[in-house]
Amino acid sequence: MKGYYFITDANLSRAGNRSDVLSAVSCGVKTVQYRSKNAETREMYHEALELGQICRDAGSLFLINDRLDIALAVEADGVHVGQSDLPCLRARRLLGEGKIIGVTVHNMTEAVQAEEEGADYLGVSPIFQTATKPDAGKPAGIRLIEEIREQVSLPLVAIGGINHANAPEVVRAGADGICAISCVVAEEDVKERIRRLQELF
Ligand code: TZP
Ligand code: MG
Repeated sequence: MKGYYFITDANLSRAGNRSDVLSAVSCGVKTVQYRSKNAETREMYHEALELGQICRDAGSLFLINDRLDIALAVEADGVHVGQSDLPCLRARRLLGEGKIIGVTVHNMTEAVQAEEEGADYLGVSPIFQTATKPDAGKPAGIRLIEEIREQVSLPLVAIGGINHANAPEVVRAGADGICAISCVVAEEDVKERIRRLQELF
């Protein structure tokens, strides 16, 4: 989970998910999450198969947002669940010990609980205001990363409103990984945008 963590967003992407994932792995991104909020299940399954193969070929981890069924169906490396998705404990029973489970947390209580339930890493969210996920909740600021860092030993991936200007302070606060969607996939030169974020690590 160290470094820049890539998440797909077909609505914001200029070049499309396939091109974005190819760009990400060619820049050496080690974790790719397939996130699709409006595709039908069959479409998700086919897209996940294709993107998963790209990641496997590149030696990068491939995770699925929310959809444990899709993760199982395409034999992804794991799943990322939010507070309204399947509980981490249940996801673990279904996926098994060998798979990766990331959990989105918004505060210390959720962070401690996710660690107790066996999460492999935490998505700390949202750090700043974001239009990409309208229901992300109130921005927590970098202080939340520092606080969780003190009490939880899991890798922390910061997300929400992170861009090239504010990313350095997020890394300084102790984030192991950072995810930034709109300031990467909505831009013309995706690789250049990714490289500039990777340089922070
Ligand atoms: N989860 C919490 S905030 C967010 C997700 C998927 C969106 C982050 O997008 P951006 O464009 O980097 O703010
Ligand atoms: Mg979710």
